[in-house]
Amino acid sequence: MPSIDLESEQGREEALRRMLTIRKFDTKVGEHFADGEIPGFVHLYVGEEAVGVGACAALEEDDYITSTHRGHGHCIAKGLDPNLMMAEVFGKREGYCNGKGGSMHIADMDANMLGANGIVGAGPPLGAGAALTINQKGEDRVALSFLGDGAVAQGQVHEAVNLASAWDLPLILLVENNQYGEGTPVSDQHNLEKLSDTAGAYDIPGIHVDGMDITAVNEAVAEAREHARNGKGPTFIEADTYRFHGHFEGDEELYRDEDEVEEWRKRDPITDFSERLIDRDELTEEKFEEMQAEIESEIEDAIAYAKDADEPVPEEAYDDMFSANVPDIERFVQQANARTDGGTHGGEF
Ligand SMILES: Cc1ncc(C[n+]2csc(CCOP(=O)(O)OP(=O)(O)O)c2C)c(N)n1
Repeated sequence: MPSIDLESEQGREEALRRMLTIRKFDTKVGEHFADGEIPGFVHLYVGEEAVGVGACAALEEDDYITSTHRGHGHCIAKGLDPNLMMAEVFGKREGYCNGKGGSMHIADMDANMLGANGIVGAGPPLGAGAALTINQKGEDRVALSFLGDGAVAQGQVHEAVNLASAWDLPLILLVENNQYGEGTPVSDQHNLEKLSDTAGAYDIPGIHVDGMDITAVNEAVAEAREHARNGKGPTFIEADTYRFHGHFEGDEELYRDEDEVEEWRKRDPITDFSERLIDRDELTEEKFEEMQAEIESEIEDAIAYAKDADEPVPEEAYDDMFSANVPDIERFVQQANARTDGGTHGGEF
């Protein structure tokens, strides 16, 4: 069963709720960042909600995801708690990473969300690693890595796709083509009409979808998931989308004109989906407004939670730097030394 079944009325309502939660969460983050209350940088996901929610809805709870520097939407789509997320964004101790990660590094191993990442293109190697673990353990799940159009030019992305293809790893690469890598249009970054054509170089399926349409994204990820679970390896998906805000909050956006932004805003994925539900008589304008008010108040509560939360304490600065879940290092060294005894590469660790 997918985590949210878009075939059911209840599932469609939940998907709309998550899209609205992302929209409200990030809109509020933008406001509080402008007020100087949030440390660091924030990159908002407003406009891209159909990709995160459509994709995560097609996954099961125990599937892994990796994220990008624009990760709030992926976290909410995967079911993370907005209170703990907001506390993290505000740099507070109650946050997912005890306030040490901030906006760009929210992670929750319990939700199989392996982390947002400030290093462009760092998600796919993590996703490939998770997919390798799945295969080694003989598990029936998949890993999905979100990445941006800019990240497609990163070397480590190609290493990850190459290995995933060579070893038939259950990995889904989902490129959010929001048309710009910072201020560089996608056509100046790549000599490819479609980024999904990258798939051909690795002999894996490439799918190109409208990322403003939640159903199209959902179907593409469901297909890729089936492919991966059948032992056939990775799929490379490109979803065309658009960020309604600047690259980061405070960006002057000199690289694009307002008409272009307006054109894309007309294709707002939340308006599109809600109108479809209204046309099907599953939603009314009143219910939609009620839903928005409810979510607005949940996000106000998250802001209040974050503001009331404790500051991190300096004594804990070095905690959590390494996972407690490391193999027995002593045993590892002994085994490694035993293996090299008498070998041509001998020598002690
Ligand atoms: C390895 C690396 N190089 C450069 C940067 C600086 N940087 C931050 S975001 C960004 C653009 C990323 O564009 P894209 O992957 O398309 O994601 P988007 O911001 O459009 O979601 C760059 C170059 C970085 N964080 N990491």
